[in-house]
Amino acid sequence: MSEAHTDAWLQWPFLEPGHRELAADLRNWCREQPVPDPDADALATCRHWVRALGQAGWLRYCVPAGPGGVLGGMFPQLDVRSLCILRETLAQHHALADFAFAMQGLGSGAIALAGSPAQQQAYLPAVAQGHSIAAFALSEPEAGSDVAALACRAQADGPDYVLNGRKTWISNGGLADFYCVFARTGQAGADGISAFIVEAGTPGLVIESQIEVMSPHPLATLRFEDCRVPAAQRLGEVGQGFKLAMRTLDVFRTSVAAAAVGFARRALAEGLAHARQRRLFGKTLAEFQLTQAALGDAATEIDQSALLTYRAAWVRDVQQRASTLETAMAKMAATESAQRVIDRMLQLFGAQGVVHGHILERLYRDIRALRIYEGATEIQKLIISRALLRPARTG
Ligand code: COS
Repeated sequence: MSEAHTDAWLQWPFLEPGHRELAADLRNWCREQPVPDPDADALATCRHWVRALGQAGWLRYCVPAGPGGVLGGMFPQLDVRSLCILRETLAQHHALADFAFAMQGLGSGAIALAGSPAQQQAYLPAVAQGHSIAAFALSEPEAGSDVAALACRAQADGPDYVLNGRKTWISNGGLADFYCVFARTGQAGADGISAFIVEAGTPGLVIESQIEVMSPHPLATLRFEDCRVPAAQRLGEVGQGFKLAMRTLDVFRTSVAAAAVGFARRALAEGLAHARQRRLFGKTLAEFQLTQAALGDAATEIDQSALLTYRAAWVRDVQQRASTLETAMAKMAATESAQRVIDRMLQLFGAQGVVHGHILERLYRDIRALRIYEGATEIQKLIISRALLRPARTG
């Protein structure tokens, strides 16, 4: 792809000059980073990326300006457009670099949104420096898509809460220094849920098992057995945990869409380079109309996804309103279309594309979970249709 087209999206009106500088600086930084050994342990690779991203200052974009963030006067709150640029760029470089960045944000997002000044000060600067690793513990064996059904219990007991239950599919499980845990403090349903910060090593917090997935990253099932946390570790008001989880996801789901755009862009760049040089039947692959159709479809789908993604980020950053509808559209469209783009580009490589370690084989595995985590495509459809059917929420 021509450099001009590759960078054209940076001129879109959703972005500001600071975003263009961020994209250029980050791209230069990525070029200098060695790609880790694909067979290295995922936990060690994630630790490496958190350290590297922290040292370089990129993790400061995960937290608001006050407690250790970088955004200062320009963006005092979490800037979703910056998060998206970071994830899109990191995803093009290495899936675990993107994962490590994303989890620092998602894992600490509830503290950024609802933490007291003392909680923000205690956790966010260390997250921004890469000295502390964060995790978001929402899903349970019987409550993945249906968050309001979660059963992990937090029972008030004197000055403490006592947690009992299980959490699963927890990214950074076993690696994190702290977990933002959503647990039931009241009646059934969404209103009975509160959030807590639970530090790794708290007695009663057990890492039950690591889960191995097709694109390896730290992922675990946690068990709480009479795990006692002081009431000062509660995040936000009693009963507001469900809404806090949803508000956190509204921010970070948009960035999932951006990561999908990044994976798709990398696939297209690889496909283009290959099509230009691969010769068969006396001409290059690029000279076949079928190849041109695949490239045309891929480039169009990527721009559609990127437009939806940066629109959702802009709605929240600039219009300063809930982007639930726009975020759901972006998350669904970008992850689904990235899967198609990567599949088409893999096809251009023929058998080479499925060889273990080939960049397309890796991208093919890396993209799959994005259509499921942080709200499966089917849940995004539900969110979109509900937003259409009822009056818009404000704030
Ligand atoms: N921001 C703020 N508040 C929100 C919100 C949002 N994005 N979404 C819902 N709420 C509020 C609702 O307005 C409602 O408030 P009131 O009771 O005051 O009216 C309350 O939260 C309950 O909402 P709702 O009735 O829509 O909840 P449901 O249980 O029907 O379902 C879905 C909500 C399906 C959208 C939710 O469970 C979901 O997002 N599931 C996917 C979970 C997920 O992403 N899992 C992955 C975990 S991280 S890997």
